[in-house]
Amino acid sequence: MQEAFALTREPNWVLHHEGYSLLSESALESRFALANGFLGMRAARAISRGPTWLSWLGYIKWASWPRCYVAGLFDRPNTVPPVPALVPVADWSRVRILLNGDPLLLSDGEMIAGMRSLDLRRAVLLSELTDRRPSGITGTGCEMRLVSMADRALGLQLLRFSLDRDGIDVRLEANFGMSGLGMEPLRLEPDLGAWHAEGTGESVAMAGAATLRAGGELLLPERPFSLRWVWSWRSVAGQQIEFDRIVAVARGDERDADPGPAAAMALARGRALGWRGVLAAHEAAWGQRWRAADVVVEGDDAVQRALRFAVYHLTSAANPDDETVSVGARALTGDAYFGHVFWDTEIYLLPFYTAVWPEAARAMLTYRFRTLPAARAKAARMGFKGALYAWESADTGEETTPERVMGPDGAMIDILTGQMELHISADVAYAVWQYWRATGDDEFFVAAGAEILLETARFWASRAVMEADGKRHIRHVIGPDEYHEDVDDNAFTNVMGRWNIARALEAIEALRARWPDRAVTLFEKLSLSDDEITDWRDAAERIVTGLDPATGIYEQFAGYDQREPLDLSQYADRKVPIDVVIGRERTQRSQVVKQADVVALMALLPDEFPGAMAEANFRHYEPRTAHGSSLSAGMHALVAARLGDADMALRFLHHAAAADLELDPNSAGGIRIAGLGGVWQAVVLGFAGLDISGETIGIAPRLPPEWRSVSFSVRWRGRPVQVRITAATVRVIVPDGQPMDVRIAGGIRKVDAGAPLEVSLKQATASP
Ligand code: IFM
Repeated sequence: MQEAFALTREPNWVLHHEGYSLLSESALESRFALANGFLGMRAARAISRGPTWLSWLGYIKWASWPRCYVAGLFDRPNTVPPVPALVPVADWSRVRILLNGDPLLLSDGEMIAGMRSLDLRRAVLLSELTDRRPSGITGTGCEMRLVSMADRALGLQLLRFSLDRDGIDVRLEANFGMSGLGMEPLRLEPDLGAWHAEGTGESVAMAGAATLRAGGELLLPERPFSLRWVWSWRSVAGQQIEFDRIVAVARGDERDADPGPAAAMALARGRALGWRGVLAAHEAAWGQRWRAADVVVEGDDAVQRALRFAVYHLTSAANPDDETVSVGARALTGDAYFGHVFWDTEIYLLPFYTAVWPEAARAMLTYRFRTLPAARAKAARMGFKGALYAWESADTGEETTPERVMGPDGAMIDILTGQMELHISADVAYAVWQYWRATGDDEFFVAAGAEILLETARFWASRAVMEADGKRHIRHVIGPDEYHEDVDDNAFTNVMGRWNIARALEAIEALRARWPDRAVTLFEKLSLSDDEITDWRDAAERIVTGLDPATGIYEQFAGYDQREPLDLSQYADRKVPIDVVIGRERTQRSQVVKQADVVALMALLPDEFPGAMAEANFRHYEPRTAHGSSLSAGMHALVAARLGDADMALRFLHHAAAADLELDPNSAGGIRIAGLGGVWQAVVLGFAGLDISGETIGIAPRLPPEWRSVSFSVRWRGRPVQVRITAATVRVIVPDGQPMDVRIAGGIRKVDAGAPLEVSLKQATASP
């Protein structure tokens, strides 16, 4: 078994953490979490761990937060407000060891060594522990855990340890820890348990098998309870104990579904392979993912590590085989935001999946297609046509944003985003369009994408109301800058809405020209008339954008320029968000921007910022932005890189990378996956200048001088393309198929399959 614990020596492929600190444990558990898009597991230690309380101010604050999640398993708990939430399932990694009857606890022993390592390449969590008991007995061991990328139903845990004494009575209990609140047991059998969520009736079954060997001899366990194994033996100093546990999980989506047989079958698959086979298949599947998605930066180890960390979590979050779920704001690594899906997915994550894992992108967009009825219902409830997606979405697509939450001072705060943060509909449409452009997946477009584009465009046309000034206004909204609520004509919202309508009009043309039968059935289904299409054109022409033709600057929303200017450099040393420093009311009265808003628009729609407009808008909004969200820095890095400001772009990139890579306490509720998507975008779309939205794939690099090269692969229109960029050259390989046109720094080059093309950047820019 020892070989399974071998740790890579390559520093850019592994994260280490030594010790156990009550203050940072929860953030560490998020950062080192394991997931495969179906199962998620925080990196809580299996042995001798919390929960441990840190404070007692009317509540217990847990240091360790051992949690396992199953994507799409939501409950509607009996809380006020009744916000649907991802429910944790039984924690299958729990191990309890008793020596002469005394449990091995964190609180009374001496931890001589306690390293946890996350091997990013193999996607395994490795822990080492050397612990001296008050009695002087010392145990040394290591644990390995994974959730399989090859068979997403499976998890694996290996444990190997020894004691330094003979004759100790040892008892090892392998448990499935408590299941989530509100999970009712349906049946509990020796090797299988099934539970359902009280509110939704969604169910889960978990099956397990475990073995233990002492000095190579198989020991038989007692089975006192379902999914519990207990072994007892007398220790021999130095004897190796080897434990393995395979678990299998299945979800039942219908109220009376029984996922038990699916879990039992998955367990049988795992047992047939054995732990070595499960491990080998998992490593092979990750090897394939890394070949498709790795980005190699020579000359900047910090960025390299940040990218690997980002690609690791982005890959862990997705499941191309499940179209009923999407990625929540904290993926499957923590409870914050209840597992809800935000615009984060379409705007911050989809560019990655579309470029390197289109099957995963398609599954996430299909989730939006499946939740289109709920988006239609939301628009109708608010008195509008078309589809308004939920700002926070769970299993059904209904709006799940809590209407009120308790603020830090105990007062209740109304949350308006669920009613006012409308840009989500254009964000979904944006991701659909980009996916279609980059993949050429006409089947998806015809079956699902076009309908999303039309229904979201219809929403914008009905929401943009003609007023006495002859313009169409979108009032009472919240833009990405959530510090400013209930504003009129947010530039991001309006320009994205207008763009959404324009793409829908293009989609109509494409349907009529290429799929006329589908055009007829779809327009009939949607009761879409020529008059309505004419109204969309009118809306697109008349929507207020806030663009000042004199300066070329978009006003973020109507009246923004009249708000109080605030010199943020005066608050540069603050450790908390600006709204905490100056108060919510003053923040709202000021020009301070929470996160990329007009800057996000620049990142998404660069063509809306021709010539000097890009620079002018960036220089206007960058100093006004307080980065009160982890979504902000990556967007700024991307835009600064495109503008050629490598210094500023690098500063923002390091800032974005630090959010979860450093132990920021805000990661306790889960990693901020959108920020990690932002890291990938800043490097690949920003510094490398990849563009997969046009009729040809484009690369327009602007590397920082200290980087020697950047290499990555993408899939464009179904074909792999490998790219390596240095300060002076771009090298492109198209492994097979027809010759491919590639736009390099503006000039079109033909790349023959299998024949690398190397272009000097000086020449490329000289001959566009
Ligand atoms: O979607 C974001 C939002 O833009 C800022 N607050 C956090 C949300 C979830 O990440």
